[in-house]
Amino acid sequence: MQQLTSERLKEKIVNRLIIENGIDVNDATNKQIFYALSSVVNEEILPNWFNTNKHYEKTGYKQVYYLSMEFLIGRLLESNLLNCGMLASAKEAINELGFSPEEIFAEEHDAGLGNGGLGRLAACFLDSLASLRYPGHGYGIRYRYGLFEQRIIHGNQVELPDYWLKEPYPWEIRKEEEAVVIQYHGKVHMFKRNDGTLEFKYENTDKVMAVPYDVPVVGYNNEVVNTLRLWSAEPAFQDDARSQGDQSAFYHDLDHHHSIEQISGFLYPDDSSYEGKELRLKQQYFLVSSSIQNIIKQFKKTNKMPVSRLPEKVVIQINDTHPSLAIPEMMRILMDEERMSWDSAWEVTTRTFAYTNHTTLSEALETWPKDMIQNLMPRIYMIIDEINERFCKKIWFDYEELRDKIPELAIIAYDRIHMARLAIVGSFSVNGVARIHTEILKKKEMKDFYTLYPKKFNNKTNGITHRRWLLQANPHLAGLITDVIGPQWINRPKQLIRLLKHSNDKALLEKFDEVKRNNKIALANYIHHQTGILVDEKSIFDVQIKRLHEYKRQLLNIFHVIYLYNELKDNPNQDLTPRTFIFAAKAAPSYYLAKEVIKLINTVASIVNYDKEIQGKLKVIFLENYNVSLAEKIIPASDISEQISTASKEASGTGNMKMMMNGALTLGTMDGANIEIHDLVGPENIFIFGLTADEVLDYYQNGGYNARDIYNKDDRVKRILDQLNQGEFGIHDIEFKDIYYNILFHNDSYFVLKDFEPYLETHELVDRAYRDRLHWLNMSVINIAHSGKFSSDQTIKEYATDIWKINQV
Ligand code: 26Y
Repeated sequence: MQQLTSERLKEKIVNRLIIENGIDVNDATNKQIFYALSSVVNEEILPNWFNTNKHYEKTGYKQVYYLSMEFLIGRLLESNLLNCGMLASAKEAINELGFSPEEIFAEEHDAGLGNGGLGRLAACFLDSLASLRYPGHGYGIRYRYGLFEQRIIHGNQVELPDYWLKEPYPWEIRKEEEAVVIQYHGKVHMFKRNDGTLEFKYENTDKVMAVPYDVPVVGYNNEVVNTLRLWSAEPAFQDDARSQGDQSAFYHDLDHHHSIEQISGFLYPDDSSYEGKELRLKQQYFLVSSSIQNIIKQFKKTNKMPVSRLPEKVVIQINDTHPSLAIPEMMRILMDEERMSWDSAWEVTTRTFAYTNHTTLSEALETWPKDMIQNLMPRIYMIIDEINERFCKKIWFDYEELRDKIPELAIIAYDRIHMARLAIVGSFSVNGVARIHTEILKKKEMKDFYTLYPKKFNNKTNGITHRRWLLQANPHLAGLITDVIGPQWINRPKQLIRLLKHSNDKALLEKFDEVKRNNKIALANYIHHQTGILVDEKSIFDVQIKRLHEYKRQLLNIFHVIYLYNELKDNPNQDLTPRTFIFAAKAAPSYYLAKEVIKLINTVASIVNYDKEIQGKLKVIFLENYNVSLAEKIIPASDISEQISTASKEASGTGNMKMMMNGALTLGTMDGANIEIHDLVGPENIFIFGLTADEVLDYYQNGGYNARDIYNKDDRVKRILDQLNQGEFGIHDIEFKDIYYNILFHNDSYFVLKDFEPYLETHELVDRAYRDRLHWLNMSVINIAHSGKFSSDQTIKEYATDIWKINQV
């Protein structure tokens, strides 16, 4: 890519402002600069995009399609500049024009089309696919409202709609000519053709138009631009009603249109708990039907082969079970439209799909009432029913030892459709997202499926794009690393390991220290601006940022804070390394206990932060509206990365990887990818505590844990719980009885009390360790050095070679 100088960029921006806004650059607003610069960047991207598409069509490379209900891509201007090799000159140009790059980038509304980990993973994967020159694309939904905007009012979470499309989105192109029709409801008629095969016709269906909006996915300095295709639901006018001037049919249509537009109306703000809404099911079918139709059409256009050869040229990864209706949809198209037999269609389908599981939490395993699917998509139901029949017969005849298990294996059981079972049976690959997670799937959660299909199961530990999470979010650290080991790590992140050689170099460690300090000052300024609270950049920045969920145990964290506060009140002169506890988290709007925890954190903050007696040794900050952009501010400033889920519950985690890459030390349980971090950096460079997954699973299975015993025996625990129960926090007499009851009367399902003591002890180790500045920095650099292993480039290479069998272009 020909690199633009800052001079040239300035000219282009100035010109763009004249042509499009008719204004002088000195009179331009930040927003106008944002649009002008975006349009200059698009000028770079669009020819490459066009050429990439042409190249794929001409060469017929095998393509991978990543189907996901969520893509949490955040802002794109800065990352597009970075990947186009224009970031440095653009920042210079903006500065020279008298504007602030940070303010210009902040004009872009985050594209928050996802809830959390799963959606952000999809976004990191797209970045790695393009940057590694793999032909890989995303398919998702263009929700008009992204994940809700969170405000904290009197300590409580309040949700506001996120109308992110209020202003034009500069990165999308509407492709009306590629719209497809989706059909719901109606009747299915079966006919016998002359050759004896069956034909299915649909009648009286409700039709919806799916219109694609394409977003370019720019590879890092390589001229590759892949596509994220987001579908938008629009009315498909029933011609007959209109042409015949049938008024009532016309108004029926209009009525119907309201519900049509709802299909791509908003993202369900639920992560990990089952939301059984029919509209969500409609959304899922909307995504898969439009995408599969599009994929098959594209395949035919490019390859001029019979569809029976689809698996040679196409592989489809389904991101959790949410898009698993793609499997029967593929069967439907192959049989009903392409006239293939069941057996050949099944062969093609099961060689095309691969499924990633992201959770073992039972409440997150999707099932749908059979009637709902039968009513909404009768033909799809018939196909699922047939898949199920054949699958159950196979078990009955070929696996006698599993006969008793049929109710737990069947895709349709007790009038519900089990999506994970459908996804496993219909895919050639099933993967978990971290080593321990895949082991739990194989040994426990999906044990019998593993017996049936041992070869399908494999692990692909998650990763994060080091371009956004290090190069872009922490440019000074990236620069320092390049000064030390040269720039090769940027294209080969595993080379970060070369930092190890320097991890004892005192002069160098001082430089790492300075970078971290400056990042902490920047965050402290942001915190002050947002909350009015002053935090000490010399204190330990102890960070827990992620969705709020009981299993993630933000409660354990705030219990520790309350404990420290109690200690300080008893003895204000205690020798404590000053701490700033930073939280950010959204709770699902209907998740009562999660919202209580948010309120508790804010209540504790409002007491601790203003209590002069504790001499500023503790600060508690809750930053509202956690999203990708806020993460980019917090992560570079983190010292401690809290990853304290109940062992066995966090499939992988990816925030743990982001903070490690930015030099934070992990304080965590042996869960998810923490285990792999631990194994890489060694026990001396991480703070591990608490029950192991085996111990937790053993308690769940065999009992033996009694939370009340701990409450009775441990005064520190009793004091905290009683404070919650009696509402005796300083001047606030707010009660948190429900948290109290939940722990004591539901026997502390997430082992907060059980892990409390080891957690305190480990925090004491952190407190001591931080005092030895050089040793701390040494550990920090060792963590950065090993973090290349968690670049999503590594993960994507593994998917590409083991599962997708695709080549770099
Ligand atoms: C069924 C529906 C309500 C639902 C919607 C979203 C269920 C689950 C989800 C989202 C799950 C999710 O984000 N899982 C996370 O995926 C990350 C990427 O693999 C993991 O790192 C993380 O441990 C896991 O909780």
